[in-house]
Amino acid sequence: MSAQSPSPARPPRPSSPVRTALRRTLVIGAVVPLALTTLFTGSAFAHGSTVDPASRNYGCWERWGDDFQNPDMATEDPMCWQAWQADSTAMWNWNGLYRENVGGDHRGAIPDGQLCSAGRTGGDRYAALDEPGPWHTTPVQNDFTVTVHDQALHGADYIRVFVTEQGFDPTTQRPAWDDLELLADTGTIPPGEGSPSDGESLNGVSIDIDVSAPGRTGHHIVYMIWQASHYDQVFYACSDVSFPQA
Ligand SMILES: [Cu+2]
Repeated sequence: MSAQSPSPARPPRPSSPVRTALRRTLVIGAVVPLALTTLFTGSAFAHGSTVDPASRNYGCWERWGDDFQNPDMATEDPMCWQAWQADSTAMWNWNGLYRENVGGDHRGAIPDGQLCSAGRTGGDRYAALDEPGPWHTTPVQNDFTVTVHDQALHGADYIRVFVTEQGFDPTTQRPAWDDLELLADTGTIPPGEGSPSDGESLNGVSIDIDVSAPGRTGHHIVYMIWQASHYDQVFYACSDVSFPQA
C-alpha cells in the first residue's frame, strides 16, 4: 500500500492473508491548529489506546468514569467493577498503558498471560486487565474497523492488530502470544495523520485500520500494538469484541 496516497478511498483488498487498508484522512486545515493545541496545553501524558472497539480500560473509563462508585457496576459490568476496585488509576490512565525501549521484541518483553497489562507495566496498575471473564464486548462483523487514538500526534512506526484464534475463550483464558493471529500491519504513519475526533478526551487524531477476521464467532480479543514513532514507546491494548454467531 502506498504510504503517500492522499486518497481516503479504500484500496481493493489484497489476496494476502494480511488484509488491511489504512484509511488516511488528511485534514490540512485542522491538523496544524490541533497540533499546536496539543503542544501548548501541556499534555505531557497524552498518549492513546484503541477507542473502538474500546480497550478494556478505555471502555471501563468511558462507561463508568463519571459514576465509578455505582454499585450497579458489579452486576452490570463485573469485569470493569473488579478493575476499578483493583486500581482505579488503570482507568484514569487509560491512555498510558505502554512500555519503553522494547526494541521491537514485544514477545520478549511481555509474558504469556500478561498481554493485556503489557507485562504488568507500571507494577500492578493494569494487572486487573489480564483477568479473564465476561468483559463487555463491542459487536463487530468479521470485516471491521479498529480505531486507535493518538492524542499527542506521535505517529507510528507501525500499528499491528491481532485477533485471537477461533476456540480461544476470553471468559476463561488469558491470551498468550500463540493465541493471536496478526491481521493488520499499517507500516509508517506520519505524526498528525488521521482524523480529528469528537469527545473532550479525544483531542488528537484517530487512525482507522480495516481488519478482516474470518472464521470467528462469539467473544474474542482484539490485540493492538502501536509502536509510536517519537521514541521507542509502545502502546498495547486488549479490546473485547463479539462476532456474529454462524
Ligand atoms: Cu506518548
